[in-house]
Amino acid sequence: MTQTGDTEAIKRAALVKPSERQLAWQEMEFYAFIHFTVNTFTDREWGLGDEDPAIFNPVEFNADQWVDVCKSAGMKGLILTCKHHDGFCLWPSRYTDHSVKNSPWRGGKGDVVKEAADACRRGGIKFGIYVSPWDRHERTYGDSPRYNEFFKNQLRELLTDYGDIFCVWFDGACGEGPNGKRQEYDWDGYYEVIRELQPNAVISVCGPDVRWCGNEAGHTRQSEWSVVPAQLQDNEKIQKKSQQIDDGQFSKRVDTQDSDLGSRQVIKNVRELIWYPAEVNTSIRPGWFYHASEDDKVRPLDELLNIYYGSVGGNANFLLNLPPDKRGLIHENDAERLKQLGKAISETFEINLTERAAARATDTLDEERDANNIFDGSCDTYWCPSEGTEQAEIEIDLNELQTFNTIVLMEHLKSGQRIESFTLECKEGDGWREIYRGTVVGYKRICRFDTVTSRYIRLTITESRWCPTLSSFGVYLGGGGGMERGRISL
Ligand code: FUL
Repeated sequence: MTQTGDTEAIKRAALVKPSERQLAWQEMEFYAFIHFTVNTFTDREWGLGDEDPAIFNPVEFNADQWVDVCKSAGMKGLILTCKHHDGFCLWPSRYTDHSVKNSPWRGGKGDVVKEAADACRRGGIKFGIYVSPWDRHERTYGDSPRYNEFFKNQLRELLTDYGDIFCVWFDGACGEGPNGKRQEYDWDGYYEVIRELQPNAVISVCGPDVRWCGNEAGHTRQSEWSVVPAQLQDNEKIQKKSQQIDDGQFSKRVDTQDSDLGSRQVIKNVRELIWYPAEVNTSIRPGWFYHASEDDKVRPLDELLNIYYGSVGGNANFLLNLPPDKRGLIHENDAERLKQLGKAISETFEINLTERAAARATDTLDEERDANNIFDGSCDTYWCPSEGTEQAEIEIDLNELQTFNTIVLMEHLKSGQRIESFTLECKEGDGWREIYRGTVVGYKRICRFDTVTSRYIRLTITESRWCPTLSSFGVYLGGGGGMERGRISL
């Protein structure tokens, strides 16, 4: 039972809502990271900034191939490393010579950012940018105000010349400049430029809109809350937790320190709560950049499916890195794996068995919030019980016996994140049998369990904040792959 003292805090948490840009971002679910720069040609992960631009020469470069590969996996966007820590710019920046304009590629007239942005638009997926504030080439780095001006100028170029940008991705890596001083980043100034030029773009990781999940291994928390303490937006904290040395180990570590960011226990004493949803970023290979030695280390399909179900199916978005090779193409091995991944996902969700289903809830706020809204395919309509009802049940009649092993739940995100725990049961004879037990739902919870055959399903929301909402309930029979079935998520 909630104690009265806590009730206010819980209600306050229930009423925290996402911004329009966060909502649009959440619906993207799965998209690519593309790490590509001089490192691709030097076989390094972190460039030193002294590379000769002449080494950048991807002779078979084809951004349409990147986009085709992304689409084959069901990805809805792509984020390109326009500038990594080496400072080499994939666009002909007016503010530095360390760029494609001094490389032999396309006779010094090339622009990778433009070709990638155009290919995304042609292919109907969104385009985002990664720009490293840490710049090991730029002489003004460490001379804080001067470098900040330089960096904002580069941001302006990227945010004006390449059409709509859905995301600006900042990491917190930060070193000393040539003058021996540590660069103080003007984060607020950077954010201002982004809000002015691309108001619909989310600013991720070292930014106010999207939270880094805390590791680069592909791990999602059991209960991934989008409503968390405001202090998590603190860039310094992210910087400290971000990679400080290129020790080859970082991407394998899972940060377990903050395993609980948003339970009642955590939020009840917190003064300010914010909407700060999680993104899971990891690479399809051990490294972020291409290394021929890793051609046989492309992650197996099962592992990728597990990460997909953990993240997209666990209230987080999935940013999967695909490193193009020296030709400028995504290697055949990676391309093949992504095709398999896309096939496994689309086959699972092809047929929703709720086409002729009907739902009955223990309580419904009003006609507009009818329980049958959960089948209409729209994120805007939803079911909810009367305010203050923290527990409720929905019984679903599939209209005939159906065989299934996957149920997808979605909350009405515009109302906030409310569900804290639930169970799913199916009817067997006269009784109910539990098939899944879960914690949070949020944008989406994909529940996977051993295949059952039944006509009736019961969702019991055992704990929620203020009152739960549900905008979608889908039932599927998926193929194998990914986490073992029958897993109870608590
Ligand atoms: C980290 C960087 O240091 C890595 O090279 C990579 O770009 C990763 C996504 O972020 O902070």
